[in-house]
Amino acid sequence: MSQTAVLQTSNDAPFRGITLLSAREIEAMRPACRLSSELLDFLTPMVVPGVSTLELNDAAESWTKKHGATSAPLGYPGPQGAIAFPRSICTSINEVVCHGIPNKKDILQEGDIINIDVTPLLNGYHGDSSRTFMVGEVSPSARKLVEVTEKSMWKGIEAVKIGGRIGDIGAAIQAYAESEGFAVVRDFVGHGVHRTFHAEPQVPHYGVAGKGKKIRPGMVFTIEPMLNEGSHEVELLEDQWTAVTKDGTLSAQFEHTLAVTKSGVEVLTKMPAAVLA
Ligand code: EYL
Ligand code: CO
Repeated sequence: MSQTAVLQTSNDAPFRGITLLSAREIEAMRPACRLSSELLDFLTPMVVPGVSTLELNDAAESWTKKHGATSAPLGYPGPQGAIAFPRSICTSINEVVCHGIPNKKDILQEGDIINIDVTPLLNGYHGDSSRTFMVGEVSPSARKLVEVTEKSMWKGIEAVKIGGRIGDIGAAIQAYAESEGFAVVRDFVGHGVHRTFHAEPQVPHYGVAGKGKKIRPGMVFTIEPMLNEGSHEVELLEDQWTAVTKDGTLSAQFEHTLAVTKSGVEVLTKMPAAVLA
C-alpha cells in the first residue's frame, strides 16, 4: 500500500487560521453563551450606587460556579508584562475602556457608567458578552454614548453576511459611531471564540468594507465595539490591564458572541435567541 500525503479536513481544521465549527460544535457553544446572558441579567439589579465592583465580581463568581461553569478571565495570562487577570469579570467604569479589575475600593456612584464583561467557560466552550450599565440617572451625553455604542454593535452584527468580509463589520460600526460624533477604539478588537477564549479572526471595529478575511459558515466570533467621547487613543495603567481613554473622556462597550451558519447569523449571547437572516 502506497503512502499518500493526506490533507486532513476535520471540523477542527483551521481555515487559514480560523477554526470553523460544525453544527454540533455550535450547539455546544449555546449553553455557555446562554449563561453569559443570564449572568448579565443576574447582575443587572445589583448595579446601583454604593455597590463595589468586587461585590459584583464575587456575586458573578459564585453564580457562575453554581451553574457548573468557571470564569475564563480568572487567571487569564493577558498581555506581556502583566500579571494573570486576578478576578472573574471585567468592570470598566467611566473613562475605563476595558479590562478594569474589580476592587473593593471602586464603588459605583449615581451618574457612572460601567461595562461588565463576562465569559463563562462551560463544558469546554466560552460565552463572551458585555453590556454597559447606567448607574441611576446619568448625564444626557453619557446616555447618548451608551445608546450609540449599543446601536453600533448591532450595525456591526447586521453587516455580517456569508461571502462578505470581516472589514464590512468595522466599516459599519465606524461610519455610524463617527456620524454620531464618537471615536472607535483601535487597540482592542473582537475575536474568534469557542474552545479557545481568544482565537482568529481578529475583528476590528473600524476599517474598510470589502477588506479582510471572507466570512464563512462555521465562524464564531465576538463583536465588541468600544466608543469614546473624545479621542480614540487609550493608555494602560500600571497594572498593565486597565485601559483608559488618554483624554479622560467617557468610554462605553457592548459585546455579543455570534455564529455564522448557512441559515444566517445567530447571536448566541442574546436571549431569547435571535437569528438574523
Ligand atoms: C487580553 C491582550 C492586552 C480580552 C477580553 C484580549 C488584554 C490586554 C492584550 C477579556 C480579557 C481580549 O475579549 C475580551 N473581552 O470581551 N482579556 C482580553 N484580552 C489582552
Ligand atoms: Co471578547
